[in-house]
Amino acid sequence: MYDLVIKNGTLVNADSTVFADIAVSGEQIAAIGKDLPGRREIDAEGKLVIPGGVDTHVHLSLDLGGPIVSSDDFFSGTRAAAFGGTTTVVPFIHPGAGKSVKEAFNERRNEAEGHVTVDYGWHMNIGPDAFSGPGKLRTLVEETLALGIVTFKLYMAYGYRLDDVQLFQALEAVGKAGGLSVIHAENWDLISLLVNRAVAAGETHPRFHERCRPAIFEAEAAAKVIAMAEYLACPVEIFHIGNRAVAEVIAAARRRGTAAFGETCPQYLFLTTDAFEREGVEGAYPVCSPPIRSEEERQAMWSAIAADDLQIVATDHCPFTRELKEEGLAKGFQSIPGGVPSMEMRMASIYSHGVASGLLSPQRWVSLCCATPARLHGFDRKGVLAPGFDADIVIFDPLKEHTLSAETLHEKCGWTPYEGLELKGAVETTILRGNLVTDGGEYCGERGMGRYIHRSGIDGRLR
Ligand code: DUC
Ligand code: ZN
Ligand code: ZN
Repeated sequence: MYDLVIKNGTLVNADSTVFADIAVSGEQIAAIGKDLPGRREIDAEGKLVIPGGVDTHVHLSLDLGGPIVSSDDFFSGTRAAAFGGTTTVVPFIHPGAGKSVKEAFNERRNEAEGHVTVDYGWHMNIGPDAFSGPGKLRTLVEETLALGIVTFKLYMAYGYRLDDVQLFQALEAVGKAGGLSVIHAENWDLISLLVNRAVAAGETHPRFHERCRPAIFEAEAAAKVIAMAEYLACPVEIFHIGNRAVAEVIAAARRRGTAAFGETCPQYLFLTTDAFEREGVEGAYPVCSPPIRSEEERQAMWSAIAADDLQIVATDHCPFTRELKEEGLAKGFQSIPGGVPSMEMRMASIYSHGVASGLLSPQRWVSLCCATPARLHGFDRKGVLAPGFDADIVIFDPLKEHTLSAETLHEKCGWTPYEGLELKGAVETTILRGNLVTDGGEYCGERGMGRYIHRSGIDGRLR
């Protein structure tokens, strides 16, 4: 007798679909088969049963200085994730100047532990501080790996940005240690030039956020970092891709045999620059970096995920309150804190406009949102429905129609750039390591039930 059996569902993995029962013992999947007996049974006839979503790019309590902190903390963010069918998230550690890796880790861990309601790992940021003394970079990488963190964020923009030599050395150190570098690829110098010119010309409208960040410069930055990774023979993932030129850079590198991967996010699949023309602060809500683009680019992102030119749909979830967006807008487009909420709508939206519309197979949906992010980021017990894997399971109603609204979403910012978006398909139940977190729109988890996942490396066979 198993602890829990989900009966009669359509089980979808990245490589197969079967009609079967799935049984859980303790925290793990114990069996997949017919007529499995459970102390507790859930009927999933007519439903899809999929691995819990894995969102390998989220910002929780991101501190941009002073009062500018992203609005979802570790409880509100992970609870919203669970409502949306995501059971593993990866936020960031940014070690400040003069702080050891261990200190930075413990500080962030204290923010998360006791509050998270899904499992989590971390990305470690390698900033310019890592190059301020001999041996510092190597020590940072070694100490990070010892803490179970195998993914490292390298910025080509903002105050954390690395110059070419630092970028090369960071890629090299991470690659040699068996980790994965994840990249924010933009050309900061040219963006700064164009922003300064626009500001000097008196431009303030949010639409200038996109105009000062030409797609072709983003592609140039991505091509540069991929050239380095190719030379060093180390894997690399480009984050938040929203235009065809960057997707083509990834696809071309992969054709050459490079272990290059690309992530896109719902904002690039559902929003266009038209959103900047919304009234008042609503035109500031969709400001994020890299920016959302034209309708043609939006459609190109759907084609790219269907063609495997891009491999992951994560979120870059990073909303700020209406007040913070308003204060930024009052100073001009360049001061609007960047980021949108997408954590809760990700799984259902990709199903609806990808699978239900006939563009993607259900397996591809699971690959993009669950299996590939888990495997690429070293979560070796996540993203797959099979005995021995964590019992992170989502029961999904493929027929339920609903409309996205800030009023019913659980993210804390109180707005969504997807207001009114109609979806077919909804998360019904989210299970984390055998425990119900949400069911039928109700939260039934416990604050703090999520666990830090210590990772030991990424899959070296990945391509
Ligand atoms: N871009 C955003 O818009 N917000 C958070 C970080 C990032 O890269
Ligand atoms: Zn980024
Ligand atoms: Zn980000």
